[in-house]
Amino acid sequence: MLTIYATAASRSRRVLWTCEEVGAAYEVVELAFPPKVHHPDFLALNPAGTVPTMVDGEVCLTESLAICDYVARRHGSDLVVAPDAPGYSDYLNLLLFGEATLLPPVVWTRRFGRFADEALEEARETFAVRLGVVDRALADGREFLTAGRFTLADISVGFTLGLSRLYGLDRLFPPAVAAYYDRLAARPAHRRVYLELTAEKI
Ligand SMILES: N[C@@H](CCC(=O)N[C@@H](CS)C(=O)NCC(=O)O)C(=O)O
Repeated sequence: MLTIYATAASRSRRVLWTCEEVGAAYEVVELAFPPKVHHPDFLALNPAGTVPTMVDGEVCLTESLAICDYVARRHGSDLVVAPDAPGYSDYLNLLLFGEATLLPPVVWTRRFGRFADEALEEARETFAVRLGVVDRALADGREFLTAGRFTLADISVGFTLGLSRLYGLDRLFPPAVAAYYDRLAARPAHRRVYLELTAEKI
């Protein structure tokens, strides 16, 4: 049984989405945000104080995409792409892109947008440009980003697209990206996480 430490509308959703896709058994420990303030004892488990954090026996992981990878591989899921399989390089790049490149301007919007219009505008412009990577990946009309199937790259990027909607950034989605997001949101595992498990709390 996996234990997932989670808070409201956070990257925890990537992990829960992955668990639901692969049918993993897990329990959620819901924390108040930010954990470093409300749960100082949590720093003993994860010194960064961030969620999601996953514990599986002796294993403790603190990066959302590392947890998704761990869960998917442990369940023998084809959400991961093997290094010798077609689409692997795009898969790896887009997997990390969802967190490392597409997410920061969404966070800037949330954290700094209210302090300065210039900061908000720059975050929006940057996000719009970076959406071009997703748009280009979908340019041939494919259903999912890479490898000819739904993968963790879709969960990584899809989470960020979903978060951006909370700040009105979905106005910037090109049509193909908007349609792609709708496809992701229609998946039963996504609906379970977003409309049931975390709809009002985590
Ligand atoms: N790269 C990490 C980032 C984790 C992270 O920053 N999580 C946020 C919530 S989405 C958090 O816990 N912030 C609390 C804090 O910074 O104190 C991941 O992908 O899990």
